[in-house]
Amino acid sequence: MYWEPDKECLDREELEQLQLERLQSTLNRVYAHVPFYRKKFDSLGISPEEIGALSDIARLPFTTKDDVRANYPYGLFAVPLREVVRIHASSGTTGTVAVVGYTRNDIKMWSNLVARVLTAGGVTKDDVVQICFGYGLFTGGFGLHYGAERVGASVIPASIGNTARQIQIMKDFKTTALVSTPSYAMRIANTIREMGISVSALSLKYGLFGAEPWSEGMRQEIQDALGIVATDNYGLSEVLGPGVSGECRERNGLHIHEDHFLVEVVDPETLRPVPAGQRGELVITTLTKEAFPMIRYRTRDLTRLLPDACPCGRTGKRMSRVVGRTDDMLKIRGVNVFPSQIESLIHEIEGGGPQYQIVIDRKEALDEATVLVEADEVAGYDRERRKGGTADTIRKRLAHELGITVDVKLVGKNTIDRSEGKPRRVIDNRKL
Ligand code: DLL
Repeated sequence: MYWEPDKECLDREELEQLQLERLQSTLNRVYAHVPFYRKKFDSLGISPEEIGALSDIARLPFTTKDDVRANYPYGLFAVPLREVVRIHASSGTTGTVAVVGYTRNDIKMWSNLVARVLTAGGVTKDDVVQICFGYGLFTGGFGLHYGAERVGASVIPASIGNTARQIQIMKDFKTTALVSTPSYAMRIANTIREMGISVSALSLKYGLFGAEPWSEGMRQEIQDALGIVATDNYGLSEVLGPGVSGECRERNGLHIHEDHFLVEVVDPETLRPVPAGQRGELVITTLTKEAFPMIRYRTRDLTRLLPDACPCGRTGKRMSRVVGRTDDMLKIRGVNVFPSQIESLIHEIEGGGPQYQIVIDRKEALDEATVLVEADEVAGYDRERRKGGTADTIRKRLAHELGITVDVKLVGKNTIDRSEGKPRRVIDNRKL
């Protein structure tokens, strides 16, 4: 039921003492080895020794995604590459993304934290775990894989794609736990129905889903369709990847692994802590990471800390499911996309300040995005050719730079919906 009971059920006082010791050692390390942090601390006149209590964390500067980008690729690493045994990058563009590294100890710690998440969701070494996350720069595939191996389960590295084949594997290999995004689980459920397979012919018991937002309604649907207990788990590349927090089978919030992460919830405008239990932006400081420590990382994810204890006995604070973001980041088929990236690309190709709109639908449980771009009408027979050509160029560049395929349609001037004169940038029709 627990993976590391002594750590997952630590009493508060002991936990906070451990957090403080780990915080101090992390601060000393980043100050000594990462010029970015040293400069920042120096400019604020803070030295790591002055941080004598957990509450002193509020004196430290925040770190943002822009800081990570500006230090591409290895500027925030706190160890030489010789000690790095794995490199991942956050999903999204192929340009300046967040590149993250892990030492051998980091991989061990990561595997243990993912093992906690899997164990909390019901997985044991008797399970057959099918991992339907991409294996690559994305942290999902390898992160969950190592955790499931750590538990001792039989792991199927199925990766993503070819849903009918996934289902065949699920049936033949007697998969008991499915690991994927919630939307892919929906797609699997729909395809099973289309293939005329009864879920009783499968051996599924658990579903562990994460990497994108979903809702309680979606959970119900997936649980009913697949006959499983579905739990939510959360993480992000800049901080670790999967394994930051996860639900237990009570399914009432995600237990944060507080012995490895110090969390704060702040008002995204004032950056001051919100009153206990209120919604705000999650800020995370890593306490044990060696290669890529993070100080007060602004996740941009909106959540709140849940006040009461969980009947499961874990003492780590719980966060509510992530309900949104403070920036405009979208997850399209699991890939992080910012409308501003699409905007600058269209701007480059079309010039001027083109009006555009991103429309996202979920068809058969798969995200489909269409970008509408307002373009000058060109008279004569060249019109269709120009339209097709430009749309094609934009489509190719988006595929190249974002790593996802989107449909692009050129539309006439002033045809995109405007409210208060401003076109609505994103129409998200996905029902979460
Ligand atoms: O999505 C890591 C991960 C992989 C988590 C597999 C869970 C399972 P990134 O690609 O860096 O990393 O994206 C991180 O995804 O800031 C959230 O906005 C969103 N996200 C991740 N998990 C959840 C979740 C991985 N359970 C970004 N609910 C985060 C809602 C989530 N949003």
